[in-house]
Amino acid sequence: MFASARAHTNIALIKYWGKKDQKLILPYTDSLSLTLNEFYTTTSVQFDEQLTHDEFSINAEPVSEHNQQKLAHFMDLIRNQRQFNLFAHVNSVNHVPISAGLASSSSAFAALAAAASKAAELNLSATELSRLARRGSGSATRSIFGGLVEWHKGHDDKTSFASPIDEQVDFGLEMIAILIDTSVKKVSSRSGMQNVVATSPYYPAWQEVVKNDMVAMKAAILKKDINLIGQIAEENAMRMHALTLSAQPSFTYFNAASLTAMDMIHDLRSNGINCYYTLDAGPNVKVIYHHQDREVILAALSEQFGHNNLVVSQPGPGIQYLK
Ligand code: 2P0
Repeated sequence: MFASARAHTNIALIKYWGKKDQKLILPYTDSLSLTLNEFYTTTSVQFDEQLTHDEFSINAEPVSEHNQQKLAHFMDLIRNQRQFNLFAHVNSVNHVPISAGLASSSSAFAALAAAASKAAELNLSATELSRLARRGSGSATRSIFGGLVEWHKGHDDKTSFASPIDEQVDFGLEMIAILIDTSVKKVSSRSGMQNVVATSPYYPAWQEVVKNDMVAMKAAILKKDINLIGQIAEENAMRMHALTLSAQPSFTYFNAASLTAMDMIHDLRSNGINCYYTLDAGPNVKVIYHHQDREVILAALSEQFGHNNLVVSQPGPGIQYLK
């Protein structure tokens, strides 16, 4: 009863921000993401009759009490589905800076869902796996698939899952992650989105924004139009961040360096280089562009941020099972 799986992080081009149901992690809106090849988590799960509780390690270190509870709760879902009471050794290695807005929870819970369900011999379909990953973390729903992926908000546990839009993205779409600050963020996504739903007067407008953006983004993807994809993604990200600024109390994931990076992207664009930005629950800016423009964008950004803090990613794969 052993399995090991790898999942890649995804970055939302149309953001998920707000839960209708906290327990089942059902979102208020659909969302759409790009799975990246550079950042991933590998997790192995071994069920063991000798154990009296689950044993977790992340990057060979024991996990915090808070994470221990969150992970054990997730393993209970597996035990309930399989109808057994075995505990497991769970070892995870993250190739993502944890909690820095690079979506480490997306790859972490996708890899855990895959490894744990395989070790428990649950034989889940990709859709079922996506639903299971959702119970760990919303963004993990999308990391089951590679390339461009859509999470259908649904209305209950059965109907809220992701499906691929284009798993083999072949039209030059790339992302540069600018590693501005990889320390742990001050406001977790979970509490940040809860605060926004409860207090931002703009939340109803956000739901309308996402409806329209999903339609426009899918049309842009069909046309393989990277400029349009970038434009819609940038606008959508700014509208998500407007929610945090309009919450009570207000907060932001941007810092001064994020604003500098955003300015630089605007400048590059004024000079005819087509590139766009998106930001998640952290200060790191991600740049969206066609790979033909990579070198000129890297040259401009490295003057400010240093070459070592720029990570180029291409579209990445869905879940992989390892031997
Ligand atoms: C997203 N983010 O769509 C959005 C955009 C961050 C900004 O999903 O509470 O870690 O575990 O469901 O998935 C980050 O939130 O939150 C996130 P939970 P999650 O990628």
